[in-house]
Amino acid sequence: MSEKLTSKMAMEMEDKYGAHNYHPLPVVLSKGRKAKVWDVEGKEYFDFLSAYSAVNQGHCHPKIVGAMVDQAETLTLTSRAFYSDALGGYEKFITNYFGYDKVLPMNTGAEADETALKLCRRWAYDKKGVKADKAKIIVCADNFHGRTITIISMSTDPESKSGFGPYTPGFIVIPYNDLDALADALKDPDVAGFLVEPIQGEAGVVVPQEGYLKKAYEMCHEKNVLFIADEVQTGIARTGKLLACDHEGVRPDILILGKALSGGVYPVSAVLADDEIMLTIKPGQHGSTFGGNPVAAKVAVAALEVVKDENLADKAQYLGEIFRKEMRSIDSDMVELVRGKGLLNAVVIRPKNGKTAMDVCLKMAENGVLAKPTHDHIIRFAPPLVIAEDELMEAVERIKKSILFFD
Ligand code: IF1
Repeated sequence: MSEKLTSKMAMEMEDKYGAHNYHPLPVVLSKGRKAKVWDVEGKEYFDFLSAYSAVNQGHCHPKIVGAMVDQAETLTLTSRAFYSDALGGYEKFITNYFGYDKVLPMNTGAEADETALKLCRRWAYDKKGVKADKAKIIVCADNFHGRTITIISMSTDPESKSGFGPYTPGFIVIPYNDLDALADALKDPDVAGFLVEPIQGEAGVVVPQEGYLKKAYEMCHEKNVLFIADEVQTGIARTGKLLACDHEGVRPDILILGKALSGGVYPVSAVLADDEIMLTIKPGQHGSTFGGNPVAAKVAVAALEVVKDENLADKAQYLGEIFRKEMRSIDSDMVELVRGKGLLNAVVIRPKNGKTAMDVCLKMAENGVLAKPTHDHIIRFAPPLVIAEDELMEAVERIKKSILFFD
């Protein structure tokens, strides 16, 4: 290609040759550094999506990219048919970091969720004594755990689910943040696990009442049911603690991580559990060609080191308080509600003169802040955790200006 690629050309190409399974904002990005990204025309933006919380450590973090480049020049993939000199060190590091006996490495969030479901079922048959093929897993309405057939089988969102049946059986759906419904569902002796997002992301950053996770965990334990936390989006410092479950002192029986486990440079996901659970899966029963590959292993260690070295959990906690206070101070009836934890926040937009959350997002993009609406009326705000306080304040001013434009 000799002519210089413009945003328009890039969008037309994606539209013509790519499947139409997304509806992106009309911005074509070509560069990122820390909390900022630039489009092909050179316009600068603050990134308030962070690739759905994958880029917590900031775009192109030199330590993480350095680890990736070094390993990529040395050895990229062995498969798990052989040992590698990178995997064991990573496994030792991450199990120590999160306090579990074992890790099972995968690549995407959906794969890690699938792994957790398989692990839970296998534990139910081998340890709990549930009869073959009878195990059930409790999930919450409005969940988001990914896109596979089994995962959409747990979904209550028609857009994700409809038209892809038949679905995988074995799930009980209860309302989120409802302990009575959980108590009811737990009466079934075939229940093996309770899979929950500590904060529901796709649902619009729905924060459960204080004490919900702790109580749910206790109720599960009383019934010998595994408490499984999907921290793919909430984990790795995003909500102001290393894990969102840490806010309530809950240690999940099975912990699911993804996204920021690589700082957004490479697909890396993981499932953590203790031996009693993890060792129920035997050689040949689960795996992945790329899971735990040498590049992923080195990238994940670097990404987790950055989180501690740069104190990202405390930063998210501190800046999150400021962000919510600033959003609540906006004098516009379009701001219906502000909620969130750490730097995972949402503003619920009350439409005005036919203008919706999408119009606000387009205006914000024009003003140099990128965020995406969810469910028509909610805007999620999740900048990289490395954003500096003065950058956050600059972004806040641009967000205010964008909302007040429609007032
Ligand atoms: C898309 C949402 C975010 C997740 C949790 C597992 C996965 C995700 C809690 C699967 C993925 C994504 C994927 C992205 C949109 C997005 C999302 F809006 F849909 F809900 F982040 F907020 N568990 N979340 O949030 O991880 O397989 O994608 O690596 O377009 O599907 P994955």
